[in-house]
Amino acid sequence: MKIAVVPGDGIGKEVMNAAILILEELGLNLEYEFYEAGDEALKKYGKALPDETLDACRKSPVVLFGAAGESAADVIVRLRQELDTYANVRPAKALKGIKCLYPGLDIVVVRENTECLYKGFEFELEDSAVAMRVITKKASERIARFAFELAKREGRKKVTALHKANVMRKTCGIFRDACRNVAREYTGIEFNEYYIDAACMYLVMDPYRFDVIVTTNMFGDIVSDLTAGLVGGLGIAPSANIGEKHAIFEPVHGAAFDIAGKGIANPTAMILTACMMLWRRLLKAVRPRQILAGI
Ligand code: GGG
Repeated sequence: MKIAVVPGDGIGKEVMNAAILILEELGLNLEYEFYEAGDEALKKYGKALPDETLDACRKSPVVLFGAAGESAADVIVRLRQELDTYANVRPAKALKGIKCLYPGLDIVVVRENTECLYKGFEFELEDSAVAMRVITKKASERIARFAFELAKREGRKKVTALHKANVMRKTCGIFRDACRNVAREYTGIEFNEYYIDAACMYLVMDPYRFDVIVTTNMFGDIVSDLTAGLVGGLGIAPSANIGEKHAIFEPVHGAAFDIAGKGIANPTAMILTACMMLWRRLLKAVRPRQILAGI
């Protein structure tokens, strides 16, 4: 199997090297084709996501991605939209031997990946700027169903939707209603919802009340850094972007330019991300509990 490998910016290159080293040791029949993207590519080619990289990713069912820097919107956010990898699965599991705030914690954040404020519809109007938040019933139902199916597969007990429908009545209203509708199809799985702000407090004070979290794109980006912090930090947080035809596997962390090249970046997140890639091949579905079992 061919894998399109995009190390990206900053620590992306070094953590990717570590992951590939381990993958190669496993003696699997995998072929790696490396492609450039990110801030350096922007300087070199005038495009953060060069055509050659985009074409290769379009042709490859599996992409292994390192880290995005300042050009994240034009690289990883665009790639997710181009390949319609609509579900970003971000497990936050306490790992044996790693000191963390909440031993035993095992949460999965399921983040909608194709719309919301990350759609990129931003405009300047004289000395103001406007961003458009796009939330559709179709994408909301699709991500809610994905979260419930993941919960069912893994024997998880609860799905919690995070939104802010008391303020963003239209956009979050559509998301909330879609989650409520889909929840009715899954009678064996408990469903509840919190406003995103309250959820952040509960996540810090009592994260054990959460199991599977489903939320919109930007809230998911923010809250998945928070959940990573509960179990030891971004250095151990893997993720998978899943669509019908493509999957992009990338750690939750970014380029971390401040520590890049010093040989101190933790490659665990990238290695666990590569594990998610192998497990998905084997199990045909993302199963965070199985991927991180015993680790
Ligand atoms: N949260 C860690 C980080 O900086 N990730 C890179 C980034 O900004 N990615 C954009 C995204 O995940 O949507």
